[in-house]
Amino acid sequence: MAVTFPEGFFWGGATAANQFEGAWNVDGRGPSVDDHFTGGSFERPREITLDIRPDVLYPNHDGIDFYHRYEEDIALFAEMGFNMFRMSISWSRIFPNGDDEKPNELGLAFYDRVFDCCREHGIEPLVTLSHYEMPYALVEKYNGWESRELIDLFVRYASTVFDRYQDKVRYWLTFNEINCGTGDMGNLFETSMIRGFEGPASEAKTTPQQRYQALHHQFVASGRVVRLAHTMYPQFKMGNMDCFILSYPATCDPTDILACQGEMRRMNWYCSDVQVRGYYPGYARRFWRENGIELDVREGDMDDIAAGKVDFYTFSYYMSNVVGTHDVEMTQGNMTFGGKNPYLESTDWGWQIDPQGLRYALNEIYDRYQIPLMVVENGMGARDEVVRDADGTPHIHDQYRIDYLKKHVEAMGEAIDDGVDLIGYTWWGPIDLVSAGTGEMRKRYGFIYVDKHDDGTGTYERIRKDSFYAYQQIIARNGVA
Ligand code: BGP
Repeated sequence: MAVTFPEGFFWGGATAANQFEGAWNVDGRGPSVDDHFTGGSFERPREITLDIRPDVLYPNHDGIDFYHRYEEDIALFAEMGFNMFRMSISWSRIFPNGDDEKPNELGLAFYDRVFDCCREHGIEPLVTLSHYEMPYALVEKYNGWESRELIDLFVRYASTVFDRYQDKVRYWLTFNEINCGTGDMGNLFETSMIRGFEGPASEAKTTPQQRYQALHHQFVASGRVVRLAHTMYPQFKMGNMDCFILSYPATCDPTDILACQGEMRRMNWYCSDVQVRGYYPGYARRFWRENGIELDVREGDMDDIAAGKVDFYTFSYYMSNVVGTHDVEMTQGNMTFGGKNPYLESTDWGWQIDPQGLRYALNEIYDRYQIPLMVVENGMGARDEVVRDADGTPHIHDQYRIDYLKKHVEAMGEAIDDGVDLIGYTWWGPIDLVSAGTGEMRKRYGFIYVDKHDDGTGTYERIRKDSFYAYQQIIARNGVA
């Protein structure tokens, strides 16, 4: 029996400013961290350069030019039936250096146009305040979130956009995949402690002390921002955002079970336990001690965290991993490496496809927190081929993506039937955009193809893939594939 999704369920897609807006230095925008990242691939890590070099290609600089094509893109989203669109605001479009005296009016006006366009199409914006970026000037001046100074600067940025868009945006997320800050790769994007670093992104290292202190600063900033929203704008709903990487124990050896529990806590629960419950979990103390972490917690920090509990929990879900103490074959994944699961297939980039894991994750999360949940990223990066009819009409037959989509929608239906309060689903990259991990264009997620390539060439033409119509049908039937 097909499961019915709740009335008013949010269907849509998710994006990030730095990966698709382009126009990196237009209308007063300052360079963000991602503007210093070169392209890479599965085999070759992205590089970070200190200066922007004229002879180097930086894929985020042009993205897919949403900045100038948002009307066409939002119309296409509406055609698929979206009633929600997740996007982020580029911090450096609003405060080009992060600590400027006044916000950049041209940047603010751009998002006015985008939100108005969404509303004209009956699409509710879901806005991430910080999706893997910050003004690069804050890296140079403060080494990113290592510094407490970032708290006030972030709160100022958030209050500026809250004030400006209070009648246009109701759903907000503070930090994208905040829990990726627990690891080196995530730090690069999430907490940006890369002052003075130049070279392959995979070689930018930080200590646990730095990472967990930076996360503490983000928890305080998030807490203050949520508190501000609840006090000043009662119409707002505030969410966290975690990268949920489900771990399974490799064997039933109790040592593996404990290792898996430890990994689940570090990766998946540590941040959301703080942001949902408003205090550090019991297991944190031992974790800090065993990892040589001594948090500098100042007066008022824990009050801000306690007062800033989120209203709903959101997460990205792409894959699952295996954790074990015996010999486990490793595979690559979203911001992380993990054990290979012989029962699962993987994408070309090694991400293990596990729709049942989504049902399991939804149940685990809901059992733990009992607040509404949203899956705000899920998707499949693949190489797409454009084929042409005799008359030249282009097609992309992406049955693999349709299969992935349907199975994950089915898994969500099962979870709803299990009693989970799931309120929305936004597919990652409804339109092809620059990959965060590898900087590639050919790792495509979209239902809409964009004619843009890794060497920077392309017409930016938008083409509906077969999956465009499949998602349209799923939305029209409210979840029934
Ligand atoms: C998540 C990020 C997104 C997005 C996605 C896909 O971790 O929040 O920004 O990029 O993963 O990852 P990738 O682009 O590396 O394929």
